[in-house]
Amino acid sequence: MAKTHSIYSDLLASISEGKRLLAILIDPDKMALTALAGFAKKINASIATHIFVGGSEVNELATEMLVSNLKALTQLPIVLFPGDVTQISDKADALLFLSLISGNNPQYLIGKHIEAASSLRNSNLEIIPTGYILIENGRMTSVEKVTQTTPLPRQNTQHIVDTAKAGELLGMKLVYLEAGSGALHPIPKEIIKFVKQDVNIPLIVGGGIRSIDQLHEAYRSGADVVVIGTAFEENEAFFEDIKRA
Ligand code: 1GP
Repeated sequence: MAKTHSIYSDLLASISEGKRLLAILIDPDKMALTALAGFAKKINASIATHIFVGGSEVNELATEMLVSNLKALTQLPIVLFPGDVTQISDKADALLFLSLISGNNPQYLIGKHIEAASSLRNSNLEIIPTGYILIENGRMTSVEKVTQTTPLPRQNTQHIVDTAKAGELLGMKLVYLEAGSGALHPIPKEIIKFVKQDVNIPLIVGGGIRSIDQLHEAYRSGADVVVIGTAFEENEAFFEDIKRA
């Protein structure tokens, strides 16, 4: 019997209460299982509200292993943010069913989704259709390499807003503005602001956020959920910093 799904409705409720949400991204390829307990402890003591799990290139079964270990270490919702079909694990709570709507590669618009359909058909995962929009950040990131798509130029704000709107009109439940992991420049505040003004679904922003100022600027501009991975991977003391923020 399917479990009661609530991550998306909890997200909407938190946003309507004006809460600012923070997802910590764990890349199963970069996180050693031996280090996971210590890392999870820091996440649990931080202001994080969600854990995202995923990466552009992850070995098969690494996600499954990581998620099943993580499940025992935290009460936070574990949301898959997969770079590929092999990163889908029933042990997580939810799946961002990403369609890369900024690019013209049919594999990442619908192809991978068809591949995933047979395993999702009987899955307990809460599936959240997400319009994933890659925006140019000053250097090439793995998403660009792996998907072989061109990110949207930062200067063309209206095109980015229209892309997000098209995602909403297609029925997507979330918009994710992505600068790419380790981005040189996070998503500019004007882009976040204009997208937020135009779409009526929750807005996730991630890529290249490494400081409290950048985190706050993303929230002030209209991000409902901010995703941070690299800054925590490289410097766990950042967990302490955001507590004081
Ligand atoms: C990448 O948006 C996420 O998909 C997070 O990026 O690793 O740069 O924080 P960072």
